[in-house]
Amino acid sequence: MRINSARLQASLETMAQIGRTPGGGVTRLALSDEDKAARDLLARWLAEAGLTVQVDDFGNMLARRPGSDPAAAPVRLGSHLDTVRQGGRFDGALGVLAALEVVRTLNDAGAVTRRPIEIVNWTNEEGARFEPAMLGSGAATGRFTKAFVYGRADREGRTFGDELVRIGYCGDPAQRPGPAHAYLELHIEQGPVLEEAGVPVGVVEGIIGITWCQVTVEGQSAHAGTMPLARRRDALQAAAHLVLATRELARQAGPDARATVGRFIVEPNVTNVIPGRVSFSVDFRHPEAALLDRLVEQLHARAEQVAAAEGVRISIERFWTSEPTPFDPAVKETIEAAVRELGMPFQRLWSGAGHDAKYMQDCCPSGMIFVRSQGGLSHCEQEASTPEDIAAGANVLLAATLRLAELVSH
Ligand code: HGY
Ligand code: MN
Ligand code: MN
Repeated sequence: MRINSARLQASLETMAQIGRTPGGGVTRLALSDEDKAARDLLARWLAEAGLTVQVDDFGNMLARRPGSDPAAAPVRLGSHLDTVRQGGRFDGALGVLAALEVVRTLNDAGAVTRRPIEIVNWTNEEGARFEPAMLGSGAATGRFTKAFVYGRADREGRTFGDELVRIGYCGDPAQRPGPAHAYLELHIEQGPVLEEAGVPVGVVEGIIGITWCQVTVEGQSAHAGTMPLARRRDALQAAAHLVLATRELARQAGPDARATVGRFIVEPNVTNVIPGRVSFSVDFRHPEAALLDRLVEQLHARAEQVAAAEGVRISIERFWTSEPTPFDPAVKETIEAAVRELGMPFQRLWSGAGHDAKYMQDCCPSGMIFVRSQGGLSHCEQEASTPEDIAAGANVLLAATLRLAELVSH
């Protein structure tokens, strides 16, 4: 049994039209009109595949293909349909649509599995509009409270809860994803490792640690022409020192450390006004939790020095941490057995990107399959993977799913 590559490519192409950007990428922010359109399209495809779709109170969409043993815990497949701004067409969508392709392939073959198979689309995996990331899967697995999630606001002050209602995907708490036998997520690697190794697919060891901080620098707005340099309390100059420090600290922590300042807001953001207030994000990542903590401690220490030198106040709020998470060894073995069964070269690797599979691993044996990314690029309009590599990954997902769900007949 093999997936239908042309059908999968057609579904990816159709989905990529929703939120399409002029540069060939996708902007489909969580709970936006584009996200609604993508959800509606997925719901139609799931129904056409004979699945019953349910939506929980965080907008997570779940569809089930029955197994021969209704009492058996399901094998859950999925990912997310939301994207970052000017992102790519594969991040998230590949995992959801490859899961759909697995079900379509089983339907074509009249295959019966003992365990039910579920497809999930998690809400707000990216955290691009509503921070932090992975609110849907985190809430469904008890990591975030409903009040916290519903109160998260975007840059225009619109809340998660209001937007969920507005797009018509505020479902039922009773329909939150329940226990699962195992969870599998197919995803693009989003980095350069598989391409450098010359292999199409990867078996993912786990996800490295991630922590997000919000830094606020309070200085004093003043006139650009009349205020002498020596008397300024320039929030932007102070912030610039700290931004450079994030990269310096990560370099000192070694080659596995990552630091990114991706969001930066200057107030009042006017040419002839000395900035009085600056706020920016810091995304630190490391395979070891202790080193992640140390990066944050060092940032605090550097902030104290900069504040004293520049005469500003600096606050740092560490508001989200996703601990380093190894995936289940047995699930990884199952994925690797599927890859070997298909005779594919592969590599095991850790994920520098966060995924909903992290929160699923907290409550059931989980694993991920990576597909090679061209140029190691992702979270940009140039994100690309070849149809051949995508088909390879989807066939591994199919083979691993059949092993976990136990093929009864076809
Ligand atoms: O931030 C991440 O690693 C993921 O793409 N949300
Ligand atoms: Mn993703
Ligand atoms: Mn992403």
